[in-house]
Amino acid sequence: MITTKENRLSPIKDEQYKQFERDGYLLIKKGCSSDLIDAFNGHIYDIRNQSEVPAWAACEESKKYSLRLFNPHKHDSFSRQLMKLPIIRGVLAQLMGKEANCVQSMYFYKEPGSPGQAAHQDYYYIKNDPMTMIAAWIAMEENIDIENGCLWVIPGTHKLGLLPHGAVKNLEEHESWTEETEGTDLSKQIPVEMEKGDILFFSELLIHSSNKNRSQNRWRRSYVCHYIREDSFVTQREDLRVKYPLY
Ligand SMILES: O=C(O)CCC(=O)C(=O)O
Repeated sequence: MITTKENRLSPIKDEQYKQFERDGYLLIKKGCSSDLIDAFNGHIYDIRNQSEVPAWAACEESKKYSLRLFNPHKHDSFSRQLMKLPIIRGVLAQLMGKEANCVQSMYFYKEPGSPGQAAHQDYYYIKNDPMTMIAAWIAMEENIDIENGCLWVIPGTHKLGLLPHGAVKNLEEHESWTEETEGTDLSKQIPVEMEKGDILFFSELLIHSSNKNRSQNRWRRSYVCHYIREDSFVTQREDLRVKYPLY
């Protein structure tokens, strides 16, 4: 097992560190192998495709493979292993300056026709002190593009501080139970199209969103984990207090 700082990967170069500082996000191409992704997609599918679904993953029959599964890492060891990928651990340690711990995971099925998430900053939902949170968004699909509901970001908005969030405006496009940043110029959003295995790291203050999956038959699966620095704590969300080290 890799436990020491000396043995940890340091995958990013100075230029990439600066890019993250400037834009609030960094895309690592092919950070995860296709085989591993296929195995994980199959595993997640199997969790609900059995006669007795574990209580933590239980849902209505019609929603078994729909939209998203919250926090599989809390209950499932394969989900924890993927959350700890050495490249993720290494990139986060370089960006944070210390080891990262995971506090949340989400597996998105995002089947055709399902809504996206309105523009927001993750810190609005997960307050942490000191503020150190970074998300790693792994593309679990060969093509993640505008049609099937890729992520959109507004570069540099992580420097704006926490913005007010209010009711979601476009319910045709976005999930209704979430909230949306107010007064944001959404014309500045750019799509982040990704290939299977690409990993997008982004700051908790970066404004990002996704649109409805408008494809006929292409899912937009992704595995998204949120991490804080090892000396940081989630302050308000009782459900996300437990910190999972990456070694
Ligand atoms: O993947 C998506 O559609 C939304 C993900 C997101 O907004 C997040 O992880 O904070």
